[in-house]
Amino acid sequence: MPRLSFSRRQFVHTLAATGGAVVTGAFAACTRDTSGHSHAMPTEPNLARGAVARTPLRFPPTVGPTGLELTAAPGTTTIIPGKSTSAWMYNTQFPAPTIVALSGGRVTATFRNRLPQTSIIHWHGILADPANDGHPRQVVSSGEQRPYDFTIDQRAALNWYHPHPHMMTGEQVYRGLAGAFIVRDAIDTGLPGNALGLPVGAYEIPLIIRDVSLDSGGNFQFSNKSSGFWGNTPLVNGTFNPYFSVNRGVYRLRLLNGCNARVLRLALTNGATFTLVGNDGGLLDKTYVLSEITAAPGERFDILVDFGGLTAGATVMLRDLDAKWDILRGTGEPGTVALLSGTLSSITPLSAPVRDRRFTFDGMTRINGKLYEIDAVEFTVPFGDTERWTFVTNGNGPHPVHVHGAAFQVQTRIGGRGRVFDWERGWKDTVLVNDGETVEVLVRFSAHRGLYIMHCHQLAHEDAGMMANFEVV
Ligand SMILES: [Cu+2]
Repeated sequence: MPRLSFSRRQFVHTLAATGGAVVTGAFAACTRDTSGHSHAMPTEPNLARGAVARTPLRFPPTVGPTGLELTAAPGTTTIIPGKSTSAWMYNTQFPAPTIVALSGGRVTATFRNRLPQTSIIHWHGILADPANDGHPRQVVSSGEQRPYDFTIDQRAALNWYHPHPHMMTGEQVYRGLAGAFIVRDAIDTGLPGNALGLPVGAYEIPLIIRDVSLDSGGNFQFSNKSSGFWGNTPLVNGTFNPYFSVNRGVYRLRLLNGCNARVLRLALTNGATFTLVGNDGGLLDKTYVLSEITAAPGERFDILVDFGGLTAGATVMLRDLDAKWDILRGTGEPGTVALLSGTLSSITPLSAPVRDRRFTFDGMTRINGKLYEIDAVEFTVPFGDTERWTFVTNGNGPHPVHVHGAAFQVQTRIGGRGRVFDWERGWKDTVLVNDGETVEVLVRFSAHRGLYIMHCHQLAHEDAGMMANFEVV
């Protein structure tokens, strides 16, 4: 089974938090010694005078997809060094274990709920059948458990899993219940010698970026008001002020915005470009060279960053330009992986929609004027039909719109930012709709029939009712 391994070389990336500003992290070039081997660094190297001391970037353990036991329970973890933080975690891990599965393979899992409230796991981005999608109707009571058994029939991609109980998703995700779910396939194998030459092993780094507010004791502060929760500190893979030393090679960074509400505008502090290769639905048609990406909650981005230009000991930060957070710092030495460019995969465009639907995201709580009704079915979608769905805001954006049960292709954005960005090409399951924007997507439900939901992935909006059931028939 493919595994993420960081044993080949030691890399330390730093993700730093500065008050009020979000810096996602830093990458620094390791000094190359005469033997040609880099050394593990127990503490952050090359710390500039006055710089914030950083913690080695944490990597959640990886697990396979069968016989999974996922227990959600309160526990303690360490976020700020020396302080114990009460969290809600799957299998005591913050973030949750990274599930790695093969396309075409089966997932079998038992979810045990040891939280003091109901919960359910949703596999965000996985086209699970309705019985396994983690609909809010399927919640598991405290002390109870539920089996999952489904087959993964989709392309390789970075997905994730998190709770989806009605009205409580925001708090449960915030308190620590979220993890990455990586799907591999015959092209994106995650193994050395893969056809595209994608960086693997220690050069493939999942980065779950989220914000948090911690009190002086190190515990989470949280407010569930429907305007949304914005933390004052970024965490990457649950790491406070992280760093990660990189070799001067090409890295594949697999980014997930796991924030409750915050939209991130990610860039490298040296102004360098990077190469976008994939997003929510896996590899794009070709590579795109970019200097920044706007990442809304729930969205994933797969980028290649070439640290080959870094001089030894030099530092680069992954930064949120909006919050001015330096999220991750890195440093490096010469690497051997070449930066790829050109064709990546074949993506058949959806076209000729047979039906239009329009969804207004109203205020902080409603879709098309309606609060979520868990027992209602708002509309039915014929299986296999291509439809045009138009998302419109009526204030209180940003609204990251997420659809379960199918991936879609973004067609147009009118108003606001006024265009579709390269990072929104290919297959998406979440698209950012800012106030003043109308976004059209084409979607076709061809995986499973049955009950699914669409909703705003600003979790406070979702919890307050900005969600709708529909049925594929
Ligand atoms: Cu919203």
